[in-house]
Amino acid sequence: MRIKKFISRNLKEGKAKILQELGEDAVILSSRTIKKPDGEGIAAVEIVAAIDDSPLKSIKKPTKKTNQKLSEVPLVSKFAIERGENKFMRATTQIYDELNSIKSMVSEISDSVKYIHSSVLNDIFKDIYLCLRKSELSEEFSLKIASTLSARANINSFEEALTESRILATEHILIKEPVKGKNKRVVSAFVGPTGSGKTTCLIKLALVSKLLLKSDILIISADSHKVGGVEQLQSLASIGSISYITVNTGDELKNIIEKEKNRDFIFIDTAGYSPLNNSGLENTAMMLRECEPENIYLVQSATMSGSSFSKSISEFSALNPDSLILTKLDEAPSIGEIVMALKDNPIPISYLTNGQKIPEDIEPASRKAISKALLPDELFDKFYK
Ligand SMILES: Nc1nc2c(ncn2[C@@H]2O[C@H](COP(=O)(O)OP(=O)(O)OP(=O)(O)O)[C@@H](O)[C@H]2O)c(=O)[nH]1
Ligand SMILES: [Mg+2]
Repeated sequence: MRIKKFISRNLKEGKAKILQELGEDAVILSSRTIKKPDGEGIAAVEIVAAIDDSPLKSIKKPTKKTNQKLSEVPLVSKFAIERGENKFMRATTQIYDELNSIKSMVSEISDSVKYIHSSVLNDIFKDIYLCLRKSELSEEFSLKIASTLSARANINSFEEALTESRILATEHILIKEPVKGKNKRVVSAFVGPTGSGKTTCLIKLALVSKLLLKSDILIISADSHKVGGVEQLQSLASIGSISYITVNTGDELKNIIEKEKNRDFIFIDTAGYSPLNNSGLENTAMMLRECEPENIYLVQSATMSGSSFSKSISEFSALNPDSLILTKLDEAPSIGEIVMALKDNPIPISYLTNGQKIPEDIEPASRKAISKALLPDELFDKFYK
């Protein structure tokens, strides 16, 4: 067997040299990068390769009986087993395997860093801290809550600590009471990113107002933008025997609102836009300026990432929303990032929706409901069975 070291500019060039000098039966034994003298960047790649000059007939393939994995087979036997196969493929796979194990090591380290502060807490407060982190609340906020609770003398069980942490984690959330109506006409518009649940919320609220308050309602669709958007709302309105009309311009919207003075509620559905679509937002802003609704609901889904949620609140703030409707709680695996986003971008929440059923799956917002979605009861079972 011949073993030889190759220095080349990169792995590809190195492999070409090995192929040229040792032939395609060569195997790569090791490879490493050599840094430039100033430590910045890679100067060369060193590859050690071997070729079997004399056939090793005595070495056999491991049998199933020994149950030896290929990676555990001594190098020389491995070499023999691999004869006739593409050695470069094998070497590349080995490099990928090593990269994967480095990746999982890094992820383990980052996990231990994520929960590093749990070591300063004890017993139930450590568990509470872990629950808060698993709910995707930030490190700093989770630690603050857990340490505040551990400093209290009256908390003796995980259950008590969980109840208190629900309160502390959501005390910054602002709540807006639902609009009661009846004394004067209320015009409400629903705005928000594409697919957030605007039309569904609107029809849920319209039906609830009709059924519970016996209100006289008009639904206006200003969403000619979406294919099928008008038909979707029109058919839902007709099922609920609610008056419905479509408008295409701000002037049309203004005229209808001026004309329909005797309604209890007017609900306006708008087209969904990406918060990055400035011209779309400007269109909606122009329409809303014409009719000056009493209520502008910003509808956003709890399934968004914290950063998209924050960005959307800040972009839609150009429309001056009065409150937020948080939708799709049933689809969000955890809402810690949303709770954190609401800390940095405070806006009162008026309703929560947690399903597609019309009109059942909507409720007035409350800190209690949000905190249960953030830290569900199942946490108790998980930690203390
Ligand atoms: N699981 C779940 N689905 C919901 C909820 N609210 C709305 N949806 C669904 O989300 C989808 C989009 O809802 P829409 O009401 O059409 O959303 P939109 O914001 O009007 O969409 P655009 O007008 O296209 O911007 C529909 O399939 C709804 O049934 C909710 O609370 N939970
Ligand atoms: Mg819609």
